[in-house]
Amino acid sequence: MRKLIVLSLAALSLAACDTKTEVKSEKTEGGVTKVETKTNVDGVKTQSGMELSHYAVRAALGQNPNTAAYVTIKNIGKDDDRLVSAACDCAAKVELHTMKMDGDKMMMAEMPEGFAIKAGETLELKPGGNHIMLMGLTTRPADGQTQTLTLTFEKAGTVSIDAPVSNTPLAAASEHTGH
Ligand SMILES: [Cu+2]
Repeated sequence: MRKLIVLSLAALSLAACDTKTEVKSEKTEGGVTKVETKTNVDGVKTQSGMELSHYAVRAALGQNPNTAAYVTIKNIGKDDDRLVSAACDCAAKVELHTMKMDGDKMMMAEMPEGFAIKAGETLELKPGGNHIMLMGLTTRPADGQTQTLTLTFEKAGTVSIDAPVSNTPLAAASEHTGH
C-alpha cells in the first residue's frame, strides 16, 4: 500500500525531472553534525539525513596498533538507511565492529554489512558496545587532538566529522536509564 502511494507521487513529479539530481547539505553546530541529502532519480524522490553527535576517538594506548572511535547517529531522514563503512587517514584499515559472546567471553566481531538504522532510530557506537575499529594506526591519535573520521551511508552519502581524541571517551548519556 505504501509503495503504491510513493509510486503515484513519483508519477506526479516525473514531468519535472527524469534524470538524477542531488542536493546535499552538511553543517556542524555545538558538536552535532547534520547531513541531509535530497535525491531525485527518474522522478523518485528520497530524503535522507543523519544527525551525528557524541563523537570521539580513543587515544592510542602504549604499543597497541589499534584503537576505536564512537559516534551516536540518529536517522532524521524519511527512509531506512545503513552505515556501510567508516574511514580514517590515521589507520590502514577501518572496520565496523559489534560485541558478542563467544562461550563466556565477550569478543569483537566485524559487521561486514554495517549497521542498519531505520528512519527515526538512533544507533549508538559507544565504549563497550558497537564501535568503529581503527586498525594498523599510521598516526597515533593523542589525547587533546582532533581526528577526522569519514562515515558512509547507503542513502545519506558520505559525511566527515572532526572527532576529539580522548583517553576516556564517554558513552552518550542515555535518556532511558538512570544510573
Ligand atoms: Cu573492535
